[in-house]
Amino acid sequence: MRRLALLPALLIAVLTWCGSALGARETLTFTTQAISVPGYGVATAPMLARSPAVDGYVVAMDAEVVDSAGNVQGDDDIMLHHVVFAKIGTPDYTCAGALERFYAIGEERVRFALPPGYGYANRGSDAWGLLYMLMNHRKEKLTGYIRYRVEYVTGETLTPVRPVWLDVRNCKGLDPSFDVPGTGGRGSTFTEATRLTMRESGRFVAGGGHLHGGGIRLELRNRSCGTTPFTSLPTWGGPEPKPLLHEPGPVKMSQFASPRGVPVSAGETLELAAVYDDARPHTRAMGIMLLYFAPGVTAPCEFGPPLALELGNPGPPPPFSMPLPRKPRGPLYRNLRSTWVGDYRYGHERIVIRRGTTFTWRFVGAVEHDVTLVSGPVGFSSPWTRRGTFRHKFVRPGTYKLFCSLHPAHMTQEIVVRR
Ligand SMILES: [Cu+2]
Repeated sequence: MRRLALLPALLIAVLTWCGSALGARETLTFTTQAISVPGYGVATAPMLARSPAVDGYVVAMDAEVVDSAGNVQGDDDIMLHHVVFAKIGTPDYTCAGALERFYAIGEERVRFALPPGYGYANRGSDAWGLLYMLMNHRKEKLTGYIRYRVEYVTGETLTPVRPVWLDVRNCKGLDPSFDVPGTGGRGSTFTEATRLTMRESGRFVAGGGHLHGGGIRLELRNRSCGTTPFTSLPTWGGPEPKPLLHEPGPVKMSQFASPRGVPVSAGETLELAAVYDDARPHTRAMGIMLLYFAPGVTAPCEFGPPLALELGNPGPPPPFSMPLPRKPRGPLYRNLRSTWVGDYRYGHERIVIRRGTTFTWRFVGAVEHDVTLVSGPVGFSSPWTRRGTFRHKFVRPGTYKLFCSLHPAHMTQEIVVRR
C-alpha cells in the first residue's frame, strides 16, 4: 500500500526534474512597497518595480491590489483603476522615449497570456517601472500594495514578441484621456482614432483592449487592406463600488491569443478606433489596445484564420447618469465669470451664469486637481494641474455637475447655465 502511494510522488519528482533540465516555467510573485491612498481619493505615481533576476521570457502576467496581510482588496476598498508596466531603457514601439510599455491592467481584470511558444524576452539586468492609479472607496486613508505575478520561462528559446501599444491619444503623457461631448442624440456614436504604419512584417499573436464607461467597441483596422481583423468588446456589470467616484468602466474586454494571429505587412497602415456612445457625455475616456507582435514573413493583405477569442459577455454600455459624490454647498453666485481651484476645494460651488459665458478656473493648489464634467449637457474636462487657468465656453443651457476626478468626494461644483 505504502509503496503504491509513493509512486505518484516519485513520478512527479522525475517529471519536474526533467522539466527543469529542459527549461523551466515558474510563477514569480512580486509585491510593491506600500502605497497610501487618501480617503475617497486617488493615488497615481510612477515607481520602480522588481523584475525576474535571470534571463528568460515573460509568457503571462497579472496584477492585483492587496493589503499588508496579502489579502486581495475588493473594489469597495482600494480599487485598481489601472497599472501600466514598462521596461526602462528600451524604446517603445509607438511613442518616443525609452520606456517600453509591455503590460497593463485596468478595471477590466484581464490576465495577459501569450500563445504557447511565444515570450517577451527579459534580461536579469533589465529594470522595470510601473505607473499606478488606485482609488479608495472608503472614508479613511488606506494602504495598499500592488502584487503582480509573472509567468516566466528560462532555459529554452521562445519566439520573441514586441509589445505594440496603440492609444487613440497616442503619446499624450500620463493622462491619455479625451472627452465625449454626448451631444449627438439617441443612438449616435463618437469616434477617436490613431494610425500606425508598420515598419516591418509579422503577426500580432495576442492583444486586448481598454475602454472606459460609455465605450461601445475598440476596432483594430487595417486601412491599407480595408479590413477590421480584431474588435475588442466590453462586458458590463458586476457590483459597483460605492460611493461612485467615477463612471464605471467595463469589467472585461475581449482579447485574443492565436499563433497565426493578425498578419500585417511592412508599409500597411493600421488604425485603432475607439467608438463611444455619444447620446450622453463621457469624460476622461480612453481607447487603448495592447498587442504583441512577432516579426516574420507575411503576404500583403494576408487574411488570417479566425482568432481564438476570449469574448466575455459583451453588450452595449448601460445608460447611466452619475450622481455627484457630494452635494455642492454654500451661497449661490450669479453671473460669476471665474473661480479658483485650491487644495481640495473650489472657490465657489454653486454658480448661475448666462448662456455664452466663458468661465475660467484659476488653479492655485499645492497638489494637482482638475475640473471634470460628471453630468450635464456637454462633456468636457481640464488637464490635471497645480497652476495656470482652464476655460470653458458654456453654449448649451442646463445644469453642469462637476468634480475633481482626483478628489471626487471633496471637490464638487454645480454651474447652471440659463437660456
Ligand atoms: Cu483635486
